[in-house]
Amino acid sequence: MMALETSPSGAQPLHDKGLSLLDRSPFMLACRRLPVPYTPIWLMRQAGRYMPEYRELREKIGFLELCKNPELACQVTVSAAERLGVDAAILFADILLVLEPLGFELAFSRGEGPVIANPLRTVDRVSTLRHVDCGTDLGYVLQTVRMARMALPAGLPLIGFSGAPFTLASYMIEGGASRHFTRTKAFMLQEPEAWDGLMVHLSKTVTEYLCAQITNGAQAVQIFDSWVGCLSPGDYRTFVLPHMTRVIAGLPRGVPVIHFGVGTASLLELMAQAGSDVMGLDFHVELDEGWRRVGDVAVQGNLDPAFLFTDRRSLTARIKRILDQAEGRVGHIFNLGHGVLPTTSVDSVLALVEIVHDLSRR
Ligand code: 1CP
Repeated sequence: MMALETSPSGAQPLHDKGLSLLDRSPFMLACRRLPVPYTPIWLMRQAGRYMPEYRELREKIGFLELCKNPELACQVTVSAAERLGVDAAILFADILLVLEPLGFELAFSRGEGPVIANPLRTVDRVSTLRHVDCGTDLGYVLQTVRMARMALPAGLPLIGFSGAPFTLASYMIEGGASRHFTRTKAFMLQEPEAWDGLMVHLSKTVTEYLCAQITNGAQAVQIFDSWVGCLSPGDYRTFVLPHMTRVIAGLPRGVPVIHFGVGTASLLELMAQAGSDVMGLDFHVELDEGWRRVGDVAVQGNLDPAFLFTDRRSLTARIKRILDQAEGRVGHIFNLGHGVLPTTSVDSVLALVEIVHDLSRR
């Protein structure tokens, strides 16, 4: 087992005594590129609108309220993982929660997604961003982590997560979802010093937030740089890579870090340079080619979530193709190439998990 060290920011993993049940779990073994009895699988957005239980809960409570209720958020985390029989649970929260303590007014309106009432539109605003004290400002997330760790089966890893600095900055600047990221790119290009200040502030915040999740019971963390695929390689290298490198270097060694973005086919080599243990591959790249390009790390992915709408035969063929591309090498975690779509049937997700486990059994 790899040594679990204390990070520069002082985070101390909870489960650091010998080869625990968690360390022996297929998910943790695959993150560390050790042999597994079968390919582990979990799914981005495994808890969410496609599940009737989740929709029922959401009729009674708003999304932000749900995230801020550790008992319910814990219940959603644990029940989704158990119902699906996946090999890891992911904390139920959202990448945008951190925007509130930074000084942004966040709302999720029905059908419209996230809306930020006071987006960042001036250079001066960067210096007024608040320092986030994770223990108090995001104490409810950490409480969910602790409760979920206690409620989950002893050998089932819990994945914590955060948005990456670029993707968080894009929401702060655009004020919500975006197609072309024009304001974000204009800010980056016209105000490189302010951009740097913003990314430094966000990098510190993200590092502390992930360390806090690890200290409170997460076995691995995923950094979602969901929208960074909108950048060219040159701009990624200049405006994003130094910050991602700093975030990952600030996390405790031995706790696997998964680095994921969408539409990143032209950025994979550069993203891998940031130093994560696992690279998330989206479905715009073939798994074998993506793996070659990211080099000596584990990979996660990469079934197109739309294929969950096909019949069992087609789904099986597509799963088999991905497993064939992985060739049984150590270090493959099966996942979708992006999150489960809201109209997906739970039965086809259950079929996916079963088929991956069956076809990959060594
Ligand atoms: O009930 C609802 O309507 C809320 C839907 C929902 C859910 C279930 C949102 C709003 N967020 C979440 C949970 C969530 N979000 C999780 C935990 C659950 C799980 O994975 O099982 C995670 C890891 C996220 C991460 C997240 N939030 C990302 C990165 C992943 C990705 O999709 O690339 C992003 C971009 C967000 C922002 C966000 N939150 C919610 C929506 C609809 C969006 C996307 C908006 C947009 O298109 O820009």
